[in-house]
Amino acid sequence: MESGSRIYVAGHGGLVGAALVRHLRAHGFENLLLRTRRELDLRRKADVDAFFSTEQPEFVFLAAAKVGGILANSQHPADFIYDNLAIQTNVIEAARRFGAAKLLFLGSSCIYPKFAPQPIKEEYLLSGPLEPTNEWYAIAKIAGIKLCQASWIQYGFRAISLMPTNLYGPGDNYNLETSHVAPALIRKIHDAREKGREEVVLWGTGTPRREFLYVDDLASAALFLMQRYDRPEIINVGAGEDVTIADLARTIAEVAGYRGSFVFDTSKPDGTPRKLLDVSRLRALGWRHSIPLKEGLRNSYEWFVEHRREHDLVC
Ligand code: GFB
Repeated sequence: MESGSRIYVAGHGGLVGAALVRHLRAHGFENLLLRTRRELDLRRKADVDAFFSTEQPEFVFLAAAKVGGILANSQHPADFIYDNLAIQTNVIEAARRFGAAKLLFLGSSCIYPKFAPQPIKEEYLLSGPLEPTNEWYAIAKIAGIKLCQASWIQYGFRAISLMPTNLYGPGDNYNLETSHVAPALIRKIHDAREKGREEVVLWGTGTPRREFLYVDDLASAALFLMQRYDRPEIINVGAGEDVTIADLARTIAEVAGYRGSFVFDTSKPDGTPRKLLDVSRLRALGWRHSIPLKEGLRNSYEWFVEHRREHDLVC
Protein backbone atom coordinates (compact mmCIF):
# COMPACT_ATOMS: atom_id res chain seq x y z
CA MET A 1 0.00 0.00 0.00
CA GLU A 2 1.46 3.38 -0.98
CA SER A 3 0.56 6.88 0.11
CA GLY A 4 -1.41 7.49 -3.11
CA SER A 5 -3.27 4.15 -3.05
CA ARG A 6 -7.06 4.30 -3.35
CA ILE A 7 -8.23 3.07 0.03
CA TYR A 8 -11.85 2.38 0.90
CA VAL A 9 -12.70 2.44 4.61
CA ALA A 10 -16.16 0.87 4.86
CA GLY A 11 -17.91 2.03 8.01
CA HIS A 12 -15.89 5.20 8.61
CA GLY A 13 -18.67 6.67 10.75
CA GLY A 14 -18.31 3.96 13.40
CA LEU A 15 -15.92 3.54 16.31
CA VAL A 16 -13.40 1.44 14.34
CA GLY A 17 -13.78 3.09 10.94
CA ALA A 18 -13.27 6.59 12.37
CA ALA A 19 -10.12 5.44 14.17
CA LEU A 20 -8.84 3.87 10.94
CA VAL A 21 -9.36 7.13 9.07
CA ARG A 22 -7.50 9.09 11.79
CA HIS A 23 -4.66 6.59 11.72
CA LEU A 24 -4.37 6.35 7.93
CA ARG A 25 -4.35 10.14 7.55
CA ALA A 26 -1.75 10.47 10.29
CA HIS A 27 0.43 8.06 8.28
CA GLY A 28 0.14 10.01 5.03
CA PHE A 29 -2.65 8.05 3.32
CA GLU A 30 -4.82 10.78 1.85
CA ASN A 31 -6.64 9.05 -0.99
CA LEU A 32 -9.43 7.70 1.17
CA LEU A 33 -12.78 6.71 -0.28
CA LEU A 34 -15.53 7.26 2.26
CA ARG A 35 -19.32 6.93 1.99
CA THR A 36 -21.85 7.53 4.74
CA ARG A 37 -24.55 4.94 5.39
CA ARG A 38 -27.03 7.27 3.71
CA GLU A 39 -24.87 7.62 0.59
CA LEU A 40 -24.23 3.88 0.26
CA ASP A 41 -26.30 1.17 1.96
CA LEU A 42 -23.87 -1.76 2.02
CA ARG A 43 -26.73 -4.22 2.36
CA ARG A 44 -27.72 -3.44 -1.25
CA LYS A 45 -25.60 -5.48 -3.61
CA ALA A 46 -26.35 -3.44 -6.76
CA ASP A 47 -25.29 -0.22 -5.00
CA VAL A 48 -22.11 -1.78 -3.65
CA ASP A 49 -21.22 -3.12 -7.12
CA ALA A 50 -21.84 0.30 -8.68
CA PHE A 51 -19.58 1.95 -6.09
CA PHE A 52 -16.71 -0.52 -6.65
CA SER A 53 -17.10 -0.39 -10.42
CA THR A 54 -16.87 3.43 -10.43
CA GLU A 55 -14.33 4.04 -7.69
CA GLN A 56 -12.06 0.99 -8.13
CA PRO A 57 -10.64 0.88 -4.58
CA GLU A 58 -7.25 -0.86 -4.38
CA PHE A 59 -7.29 -1.57 -0.65
CA VAL A 60 -10.37 -2.16 1.48
CA PHE A 61 -10.74 -1.96 5.26
CA LEU A 62 -14.07 -3.62 6.00
CA ALA A 63 -15.07 -2.01 9.31
CA ALA A 64 -18.78 -1.65 8.52
CA ALA A 65 -20.96 -3.88 10.67
CA LYS A 66 -24.07 -3.96 12.79
CA VAL A 67 -22.60 -4.06 16.30
CA GLY A 68 -23.88 -3.77 19.84
CA GLY A 69 -23.57 -4.98 23.39
CA ILE A 70 -24.86 -8.12 25.00
CA LEU A 71 -28.47 -6.94 25.31
CA ALA A 72 -28.78 -5.53 21.78
CA ASN A 73 -27.42 -8.82 20.45
CA SER A 74 -30.01 -10.88 22.27
CA GLN A 75 -32.89 -8.52 21.43
CA HIS A 76 -32.21 -8.05 17.70
CA PRO A 77 -30.79 -11.38 16.51
CA ALA A 78 -32.24 -11.13 13.01
CA ASP A 79 -30.68 -7.71 12.38
CA PHE A 80 -27.33 -8.88 13.72
CA ILE A 81 -27.16 -11.92 11.48
CA TYR A 82 -28.80 -10.49 8.36
CA ASP A 83 -27.15 -7.06 8.21
CA ASN A 84 -23.70 -8.46 8.83
CA LEU A 85 -24.06 -11.28 6.32
CA ALA A 86 -25.32 -8.86 3.68
CA ILE A 87 -22.74 -6.10 4.30
CA GLN A 88 -19.69 -8.36 4.37
CA THR A 89 -20.80 -10.61 1.49
CA ASN A 90 -21.45 -7.63 -0.78
CA VAL A 91 -18.20 -5.85 0.08
CA ILE A 92 -15.86 -8.87 0.01
CA GLU A 93 -17.32 -10.13 -3.25
CA ALA A 94 -17.30 -6.72 -4.95
CA ALA A 95 -13.71 -6.08 -3.82
CA ARG A 96 -12.63 -9.34 -5.43
CA ARG A 97 -14.64 -8.99 -8.64
CA PHE A 98 -13.70 -5.37 -9.26
CA GLY A 99 -10.00 -6.03 -8.77
CA ALA A 100 -9.02 -4.74 -5.33
CA ALA A 101 -5.46 -5.77 -4.42
CA LYS A 102 -6.25 -6.64 -0.78
CA LEU A 103 -9.03 -6.55 1.78
CA LEU A 104 -8.93 -6.56 5.58
CA PHE A 105 -11.98 -8.01 7.31
CA LEU A 106 -12.74 -7.34 10.96
CA GLY A 107 -14.25 -10.22 12.90
CA SER A 108 -14.71 -10.38 16.66
CA SER A 109 -13.52 -12.40 19.65
CA CYS A 110 -17.09 -13.70 20.09
CA ILE A 111 -16.53 -16.08 17.14
CA TYR A 112 -14.76 -18.44 19.58
CA PRO A 113 -16.53 -21.11 21.66
CA LYS A 114 -18.13 -19.94 24.91
CA PHE A 115 -15.88 -22.19 27.00
CA ALA A 116 -12.72 -21.98 24.88
CA PRO A 117 -9.47 -22.56 26.84
CA GLN A 118 -7.83 -19.26 27.79
CA PRO A 119 -6.04 -17.43 26.35
CA ILE A 120 -7.89 -18.16 23.12
CA LYS A 121 -5.74 -19.30 20.21
CA GLU A 122 -6.81 -18.76 16.61
CA GLU A 123 -7.11 -22.51 16.04
CA TYR A 124 -9.96 -22.82 18.59
CA LEU A 125 -12.39 -21.44 15.99
CA LEU A 126 -15.27 -23.92 15.48
CA SER A 127 -14.08 -26.24 18.23
CA GLY A 128 -17.20 -25.91 20.44
CA PRO A 129 -20.63 -24.27 20.95
CA LEU A 130 -20.90 -20.46 20.86
CA GLU A 131 -22.13 -18.08 23.58
CA PRO A 132 -25.93 -17.95 22.97
CA THR A 133 -26.36 -14.18 23.58
CA ASN A 134 -24.35 -13.30 20.51
CA GLU A 135 -24.29 -16.42 18.35
CA TRP A 136 -26.18 -14.63 15.54
CA TYR A 137 -23.48 -12.00 15.25
CA ALA A 138 -20.76 -14.61 15.71
CA ILE A 139 -22.12 -16.86 12.97
CA ALA A 140 -22.26 -13.93 10.55
CA LYS A 141 -18.64 -13.07 11.38
CA ILE A 142 -17.56 -16.70 10.98
CA ALA A 143 -19.23 -16.70 7.54
CA GLY A 144 -17.24 -13.56 6.70
CA ILE A 145 -13.97 -15.24 7.68
CA LYS A 146 -14.86 -18.27 5.58
CA LEU A 147 -15.75 -16.11 2.56
CA CYS A 148 -12.36 -14.40 2.84
CA GLN A 149 -10.57 -17.75 3.07
CA ALA A 150 -12.61 -19.33 0.26
CA SER A 151 -11.95 -16.34 -2.01
CA TRP A 152 -8.23 -16.67 -1.31
CA ILE A 153 -8.24 -20.43 -2.05
CA GLN A 154 -10.41 -20.27 -5.17
CA TYR A 155 -9.37 -16.93 -6.70
CA GLY A 156 -6.13 -15.97 -4.96
CA PHE A 157 -7.85 -12.87 -3.55
CA ARG A 158 -5.80 -11.54 -0.64
CA ALA A 159 -8.44 -11.13 2.06
CA ILE A 160 -7.06 -11.15 5.61
CA SER A 161 -9.20 -11.50 8.75
CA LEU A 162 -8.44 -9.87 12.11
CA MET A 163 -10.19 -10.92 15.33
CA PRO A 164 -10.22 -7.92 17.67
CA THR A 165 -11.03 -8.21 21.33
CA ASN A 166 -13.62 -5.86 22.97
CA LEU A 167 -12.90 -2.35 21.71
CA TYR A 168 -13.61 1.05 23.24
CA GLY A 169 -12.61 4.65 22.65
CA PRO A 170 -13.65 8.08 21.42
CA GLY A 171 -16.74 8.07 19.21
CA ASP A 172 -18.23 4.96 20.82
CA ASN A 173 -21.96 4.30 21.14
CA TYR A 174 -23.13 5.57 24.54
CA ASN A 175 -26.77 4.45 24.25
CA LEU A 176 -27.38 2.34 27.37
CA GLU A 177 -29.68 -0.11 25.60
CA THR A 178 -27.35 -0.94 22.74
CA SER A 179 -23.81 -0.13 23.82
CA HIS A 180 -20.96 -2.32 24.96
CA VAL A 181 -19.94 -2.34 28.59
CA ALA A 182 -17.13 0.27 28.62
CA PRO A 183 -19.16 3.16 27.15
CA ALA A 184 -22.21 2.10 29.20
CA LEU A 185 -20.24 2.31 32.44
CA ILE A 186 -18.61 5.61 31.46
CA ARG A 187 -22.04 7.09 30.98
CA LYS A 188 -23.65 5.53 34.06
CA ILE A 189 -20.80 6.52 36.36
CA HIS A 190 -20.57 10.07 35.02
CA ASP A 191 -24.32 10.56 35.42
CA ALA A 192 -24.26 9.14 38.96
CA ARG A 193 -21.48 11.53 39.92
CA GLU A 194 -23.26 14.52 38.39
CA LYS A 195 -26.53 13.69 40.11
CA GLY A 196 -24.97 12.69 43.43
CA ARG A 197 -26.26 9.09 43.25
CA GLU A 198 -24.59 6.69 45.67
CA GLU A 199 -25.02 3.56 43.58
CA VAL A 200 -24.50 2.49 40.00
CA VAL A 201 -26.23 -0.61 38.66
CA LEU A 202 -24.06 -3.03 36.68
CA TRP A 203 -25.57 -5.84 34.63
CA GLY A 204 -24.84 -9.42 35.54
CA THR A 205 -22.57 -10.50 38.40
CA GLY A 206 -19.52 -8.32 37.62
CA THR A 207 -17.34 -11.46 37.54
CA PRO A 208 -16.98 -12.06 33.77
CA ARG A 209 -13.51 -11.24 32.54
CA ARG A 210 -12.97 -9.20 29.40
CA GLU A 211 -9.96 -7.92 27.51
CA PHE A 212 -10.23 -4.33 26.29
CA LEU A 213 -8.29 -2.67 23.49
CA TYR A 214 -8.30 1.07 22.80
CA VAL A 215 -9.60 1.61 19.29
CA ASP A 216 -6.58 3.63 18.11
CA ASP A 217 -4.42 0.62 18.98
CA LEU A 218 -6.72 -1.54 16.85
CA ALA A 219 -6.32 0.94 13.97
CA SER A 220 -2.56 0.75 14.35
CA ALA A 221 -2.66 -3.09 14.27
CA ALA A 222 -4.93 -3.01 11.22
CA LEU A 223 -2.55 -0.82 9.21
CA PHE A 224 0.41 -2.90 10.37
CA LEU A 225 -1.27 -6.14 9.26
CA MET A 226 -2.57 -4.70 5.99
CA GLN A 227 1.04 -3.92 5.15
CA ARG A 228 2.74 -7.02 6.54
CA TYR A 229 0.35 -9.93 6.95
CA ASP A 230 -0.42 -12.02 3.88
CA ARG A 231 -2.12 -15.20 5.03
CA PRO A 232 -5.68 -16.51 4.96
CA GLU A 233 -5.48 -17.73 8.59
CA ILE A 234 -7.23 -15.45 11.07
CA ILE A 235 -5.14 -13.42 13.49
CA ASN A 236 -6.11 -12.20 16.98
CA VAL A 237 -5.69 -8.55 17.96
CA GLY A 238 -5.77 -7.74 21.64
CA ALA A 239 -3.90 -6.35 24.60
CA GLY A 240 -3.09 -9.74 26.13
CA GLU A 241 -4.55 -8.81 29.55
CA ASP A 242 -8.05 -9.01 30.98
CA VAL A 243 -10.00 -7.59 33.92
CA THR A 244 -13.33 -8.38 35.60
CA ILE A 245 -16.31 -6.17 34.82
CA ALA A 246 -16.25 -5.03 38.47
CA ASP A 247 -12.55 -4.02 38.05
CA LEU A 248 -13.44 -2.12 34.90
CA ALA A 249 -16.15 -0.23 36.80
CA ARG A 250 -13.71 0.65 39.60
CA THR A 251 -11.13 1.96 37.12
CA ILE A 252 -13.75 4.12 35.38
CA ALA A 253 -14.88 5.39 38.80
CA GLU A 254 -11.28 6.45 39.53
CA VAL A 255 -11.01 8.22 36.19
CA ALA A 256 -14.35 9.98 36.73
CA GLY A 257 -13.74 10.79 40.40
CA TYR A 258 -16.83 8.82 41.51
CA ARG A 259 -16.89 7.53 45.09
CA GLY A 260 -20.18 5.62 45.18
CA SER A 261 -20.63 1.86 45.08
CA PHE A 262 -21.83 -0.73 42.58
CA VAL A 263 -24.81 -3.06 42.72
CA PHE A 264 -25.41 -5.98 40.40
CA ASP A 265 -28.58 -6.66 38.41
CA THR A 266 -28.33 -10.41 37.97
CA SER A 267 -31.50 -10.51 35.87
CA LYS A 268 -29.22 -9.28 33.05
CA PRO A 269 -26.91 -11.75 31.27
CA ASP A 270 -23.22 -12.22 32.06
CA GLY A 271 -22.38 -13.63 28.65
CA THR A 272 -19.27 -15.70 28.20
CA PRO A 273 -17.29 -16.08 31.49
CA ARG A 274 -13.93 -15.10 30.04
CA LYS A 275 -12.63 -13.80 26.72
CA LEU A 276 -8.88 -13.29 26.61
CA LEU A 277 -7.16 -13.63 23.25
CA ASP A 278 -3.82 -15.30 22.73
CA VAL A 279 -1.91 -12.59 20.87
CA SER A 280 1.38 -14.44 20.44
CA ARG A 281 0.96 -14.69 16.65
CA LEU A 282 0.60 -10.89 16.39
CA ARG A 283 3.42 -10.21 18.84
CA ALA A 284 5.72 -12.53 16.89
CA LEU A 285 5.17 -10.25 13.88
CA GLY A 286 6.34 -7.29 15.98
CA TRP A 287 3.17 -5.48 17.07
CA ARG A 288 2.09 -4.65 20.64
CA HIS A 289 -0.60 -2.32 21.93
CA SER A 290 0.62 0.96 23.37
CA ILE A 291 -2.30 2.51 25.28
CA PRO A 292 -2.89 1.09 28.79
CA LEU A 293 -6.47 0.56 29.92
CA LYS A 294 -6.59 3.44 32.39
CA GLU A 295 -5.19 5.93 29.88
CA GLY A 296 -7.60 4.75 27.19
CA LEU A 297 -10.53 5.01 29.59
CA ARG A 298 -9.44 8.53 30.55
CA ASN A 299 -9.36 9.58 26.87
CA SER A 300 -12.76 7.99 26.28
CA TYR A 301 -14.22 9.61 29.38
CA GLU A 302 -12.94 13.03 28.30
CA TRP A 303 -14.40 12.52 24.84
CA PHE A 304 -17.74 11.56 26.34
CA VAL A 305 -17.88 14.60 28.63
CA GLU A 306 -16.95 16.90 25.76
CA HIS A 307 -19.39 15.47 23.22
CA ARG A 308 -22.35 14.32 25.23
CA ARG A 309 -24.44 17.43 24.54
CA GLU A 310 -23.79 17.65 20.82
CA HIS A 311 -24.58 13.93 20.48
CA ASP A 312 -27.73 14.24 22.55
CA LEU A 313 -26.31 11.95 25.18
CA VAL A 314 -27.98 13.64 28.12
CA CYS A 315 -30.21 11.29 30.14
O1 GFB B 1 -19.71 -5.42 26.29
P1 GFB B 1 -20.82 -6.37 26.49
O2 GFB B 1 -22.20 -5.81 26.22
O3 GFB B 1 -20.69 -7.66 25.64
O4 GFB B 1 -20.86 -6.89 28.03
P2 GFB B 1 -19.82 -9.00 25.61
C1 GFB B 1 -19.73 -7.35 28.71
C2 GFB B 1 -20.07 -7.71 30.15
O5 GFB B 1 -20.36 -6.51 30.87
C3 GFB B 1 -21.28 -8.63 30.37
C4 GFB B 1 -21.53 -6.68 31.65
O6 GFB B 1 -20.97 -9.53 31.41
C5 GFB B 1 -22.36 -7.66 30.83
O7 GFB B 1 -23.36 -8.27 31.64
N1 GFB B 1 -22.16 -5.38 31.90
C6 GFB B 1 -22.32 -4.80 33.14
C7 GFB B 1 -22.72 -4.55 31.00
N2 GFB B 1 -22.99 -3.65 33.04
C8 GFB B 1 -23.25 -3.46 31.72
C9 GFB B 1 -23.91 -2.42 31.00
O8 GFB B 1 -24.42 -1.44 31.55
N3 GFB B 1 -23.96 -2.56 29.62
C10 GFB B 1 -23.41 -3.66 28.98
N4 GFB B 1 -23.48 -3.72 27.64
N5 GFB B 1 -22.79 -4.67 29.65
C11 GFB B 1 -20.17 -8.60 23.12
C12 GFB B 1 -21.03 -9.20 22.04
O9 GFB B 1 -20.20 -9.48 24.17
O10 GFB B 1 -18.83 -8.46 22.73
C13 GFB B 1 -20.82 -8.52 20.76
O11 GFB B 1 -22.38 -9.19 22.45
C14 GFB B 1 -19.35 -8.30 20.42
O12 GFB B 1 -21.43 -9.29 19.78
C15 GFB B 1 -18.59 -7.73 21.59
O13 GFB B 1 -18.75 -9.50 20.04
C16 GFB B 1 -17.09 -7.65 21.35
O14 GFB B 1 -18.36 -8.74 25.75
O15 GFB B 1 -20.38 -10.01 26.57
